[in-house]
Amino acid sequence: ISVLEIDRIAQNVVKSHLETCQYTAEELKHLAWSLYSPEEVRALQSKSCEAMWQQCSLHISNAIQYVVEFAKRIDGFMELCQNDQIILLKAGCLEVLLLRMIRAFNPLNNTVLFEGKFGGVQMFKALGCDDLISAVFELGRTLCRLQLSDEELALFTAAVLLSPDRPWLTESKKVQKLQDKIYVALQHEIQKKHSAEDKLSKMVSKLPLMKTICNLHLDKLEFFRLLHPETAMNFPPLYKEVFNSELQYSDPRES
Ligand code: 4D8
Repeated sequence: ISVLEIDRIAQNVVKSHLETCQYTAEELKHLAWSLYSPEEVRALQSKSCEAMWQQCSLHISNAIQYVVEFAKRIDGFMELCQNDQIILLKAGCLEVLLLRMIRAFNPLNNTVLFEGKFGGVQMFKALGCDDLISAVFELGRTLCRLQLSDEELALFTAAVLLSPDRPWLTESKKVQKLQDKIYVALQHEIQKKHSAEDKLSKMVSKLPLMKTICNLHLDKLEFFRLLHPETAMNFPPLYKEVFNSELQYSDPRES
């Protein structure tokens, strides 16, 4: 693999990332000053569990659409068989979303952007998932400490998406080759900035916590579905498709 090819890969992935982020770095910098007032937080907290789940699933499904678009723009992704594209997206999109969250996370006051303003964990109280939410915020804090640039974030999310070890992949060798190249490009990008040499291993070491959060989210969803089947039935189609536990042949790229 040549330096030229590494550069081409990095350029493609970074461009795809920047084109598919809801907010530019500039917009986020300005938004960082708008915090929810205590009254507004109380209003969110007093929503019903069902309404808050509905609201959050809508935002997640909206954010997933951008992740799908990101995947489609990565060179090589569309050349994988359709089956594998779907498997990679279903398995990886929440991890990518959690990584993307750091752009919208303020570690100084432990807040995250939600519907145009920043708020803390209390904002999500009505969901009844305190353990999940605190794990998400903990991840936000630890990831922010790495101070990833948009270039590093782009390449890392692409590498996570192109994980060759997802169950049921038919061409995992092909995925492995794509991921290898992206990791080379990421290592190259990290070295450019003469940052800590073990930055890549620090990034990779956050993957288990991300997997834990994904499983916790699935558990919460399953439980919620038992308690409120009608509400869960009305979750956005893309959210249902991606997180449906049943094996089914749906295609998140179509929604
Ligand atoms: O750019 O789309 O505006 C989180 C959701 C981020 C979940 C969203 C959320 C994001 C996860 C709402 C509920 C991350 C941005 C905004 C909405 C990702 C929690 C906070 C996007 C980056 C920040 C800013 C609740 C956007 C984890 C878990 C959900 C359940 C349904 C239980």
